[in-house]
Amino acid sequence: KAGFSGAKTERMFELMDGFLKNDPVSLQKDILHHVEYTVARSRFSFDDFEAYQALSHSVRDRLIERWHDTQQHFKKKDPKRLYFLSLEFLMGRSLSNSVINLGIKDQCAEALSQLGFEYEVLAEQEGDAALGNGGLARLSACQMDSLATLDFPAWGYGLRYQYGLFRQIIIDGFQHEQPDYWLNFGNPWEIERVHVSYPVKFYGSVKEEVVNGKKCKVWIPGETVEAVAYDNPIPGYGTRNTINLRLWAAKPSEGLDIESYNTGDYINAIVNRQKAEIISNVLYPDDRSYQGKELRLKQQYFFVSASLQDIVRRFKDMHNNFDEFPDKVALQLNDTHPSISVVELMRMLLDEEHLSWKRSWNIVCKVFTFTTHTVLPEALEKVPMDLFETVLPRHLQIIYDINFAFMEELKNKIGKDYVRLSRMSIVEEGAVKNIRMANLSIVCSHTVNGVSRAHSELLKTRVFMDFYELWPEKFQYKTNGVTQRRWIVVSNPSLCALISKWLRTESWIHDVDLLTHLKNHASNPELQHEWKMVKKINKMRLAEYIETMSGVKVSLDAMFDVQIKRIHEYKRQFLNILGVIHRYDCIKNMEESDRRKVVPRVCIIGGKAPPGYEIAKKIIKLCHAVAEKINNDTDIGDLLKLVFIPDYNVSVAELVIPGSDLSQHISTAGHEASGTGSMKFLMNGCLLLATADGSTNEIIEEIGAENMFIFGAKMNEVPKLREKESTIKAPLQFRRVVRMVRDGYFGFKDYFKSLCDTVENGKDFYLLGSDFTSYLEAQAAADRAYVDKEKWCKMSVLSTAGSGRFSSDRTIEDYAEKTWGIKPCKLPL
Ligand code: 4GP
Repeated sequence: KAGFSGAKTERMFELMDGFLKNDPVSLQKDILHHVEYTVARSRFSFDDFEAYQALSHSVRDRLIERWHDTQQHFKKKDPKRLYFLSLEFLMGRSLSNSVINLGIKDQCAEALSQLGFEYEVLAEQEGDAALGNGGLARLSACQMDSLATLDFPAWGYGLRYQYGLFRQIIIDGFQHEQPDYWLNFGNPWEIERVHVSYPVKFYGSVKEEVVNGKKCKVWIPGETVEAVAYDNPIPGYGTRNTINLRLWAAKPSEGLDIESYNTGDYINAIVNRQKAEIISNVLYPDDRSYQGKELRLKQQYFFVSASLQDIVRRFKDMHNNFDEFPDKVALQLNDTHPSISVVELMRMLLDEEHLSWKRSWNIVCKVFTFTTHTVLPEALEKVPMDLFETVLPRHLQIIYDINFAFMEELKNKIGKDYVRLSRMSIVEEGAVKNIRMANLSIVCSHTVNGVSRAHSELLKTRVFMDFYELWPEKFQYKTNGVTQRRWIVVSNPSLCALISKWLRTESWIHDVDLLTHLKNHASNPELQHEWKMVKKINKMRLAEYIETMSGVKVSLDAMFDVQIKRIHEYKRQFLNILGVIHRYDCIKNMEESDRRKVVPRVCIIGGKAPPGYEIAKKIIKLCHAVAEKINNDTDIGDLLKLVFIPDYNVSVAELVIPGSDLSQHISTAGHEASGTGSMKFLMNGCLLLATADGSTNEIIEEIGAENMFIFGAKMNEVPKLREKESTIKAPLQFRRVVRMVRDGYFGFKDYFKSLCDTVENGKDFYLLGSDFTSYLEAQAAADRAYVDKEKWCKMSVLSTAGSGRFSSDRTIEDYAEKTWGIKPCKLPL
């Protein structure tokens, strides 16, 4: 491998004939080559999907070139690298993003059109890579894009699930889940690395042995599974740097297992081995009920163990002193899911590298950083101890040792406050003993990050208060951001062109703060005219999609009011639907003269409910039941429509967001850690109707409350309101709409009873009732603003102009400097 030199190297360069070229003719040749030799179709006859495959392979070749060069460059420079460990990545489609970042979209379109194909049609052929549930997973994808674009020496590590997030099918208004076998037709964006594989061990027992005169723990595993690498190149924008997302797939281990074969049951022995593949089979949907799931723990350990073996191997290629490890390696824990890696690294250093406890601990404490993405206590993962003991016996011992040392240190600091000690302990005592993965992550990381300023306050004052008091210096926050490449350039090409025209530069695509100059043109009639045209084109696209998906015809004159995100009580889609019912009720009872003043609305809701979350599923059904009634009411006509967009995913978001006028982010204050959907809408000039939750307060600072519709209880008011909940009556309007649902106005009376129970009789935990009046006021303010087209357009321009702070580029620069301590390592041209 390393042996090429002199004449051989020269011959290689001669044969290589430079880099692949990006002019349309070269692209055409490559596409046809792949039609014939990769897809194995005749170049004289191939369809759209085959053309998509061939195009993707041609693009992939270009990615691989850059990817190779980037890895070589990193190897030569040996900078400190970031390893981003995440169990979930919601990448969406790759083709559209890759051609933008490589700067070859126009050339591809031209090449294809001469061959009789349309680029846009081919891009639609690609299915989504949906290896994640929601915000956390899409954030990882945005952050990978920024890491590459900003030339940081970074790698992502995760799991290559065969089944991504379930597909949502709606039958009679009910959600059904279908498996998402996304690899069915192959995946041109990944590269299987059969030679990069590691054994991952499970179960078994721990023995004590003497090695080189020292007592050592030796783990005798009961099962070994092979982790095979699949690499996914991630190109940066405006740079040749292309980083790697390495996903692990489980394969049966090839090691000899004489015992099971000797029993004579050859077939069963093989079948049992094949079961190993189950580990990477399926992504857990976000049910918040992982507790006690053996497969979940195995998935976490599997990907972490393989990643750390890979990382340590890479480190050892260049270094032989582990004390240098923290100078070369930063390990980011994306939530608690990969937190077992702190224990695994300890184990590797102690048991395999034979370092002392003190030295190993010193290294571990310097490399890990942890970001939490939630405030929901039920989302803080715990693993039952007996499960841990069975699956990872040696790790449990190490956790005990870490916890013992931590408890001793804590006692020295706070004395014998046993209540607090037990709150902070990594081991939760009780009828069922648990390992608290969040506590483990905090104890072993040098930095703990929240995802917005408000979230960070909650972490410090509530969720992790004890830890904050102990180690205030560990706590930071980095407000989330999203990538403008995907969320403007890819998904809204017309807006992208408009912005570049008015700013007279495309530089905003990597220097997003430049968007602020749009403010100077916000009232310019010419810009406003173009801006409205762009919105109209996008609304037309969305209207067509709605008609295809739900059969409902919507008017382009109506305000498109959108709420798309996972369905959860705290996100309050129920509040939205009750608001729609109220609107319907009002229109029905209006005089004709008043009806003429009503601003027509198309209310759009989309999102998946976790399969085991009954109330969330009822919200989906309610949306359909209400839609059925309203959309078929000819008396109402275009004044109001309600549509549910099925199977919400990244690609659907790319279509819906640019076509929206208003978007709703209406969680009960104190529940949304940050929210990133709002940022995507903002970038696309869509106005926000929102509570002061998550990152919204920071958005207000940039856009100005006068350009948004803010409502509802503030974070500090929520606890008091909850106390009063049982004694205070909800407003009449609220009781009326809930009653309509209860009484069966939309049918399914019995089915919706438990849903109505969640907001009545003093049990309205998410405070829909107490926020209802101010929600309606905010909606009314949106109506009034929409009537004044110039004003609305100005607000829209100002939203885009103020969105620069919410780019993931800013988030990543912040992380790089304050948390990871990494610097750019740019590939020379
Ligand atoms: C989400 C949070 O709910 C959301 O507020 C945040 O913007 C996003 O992470 C990214 O930080 N959490 C999850 C999760 O997706 O699975 O906990």
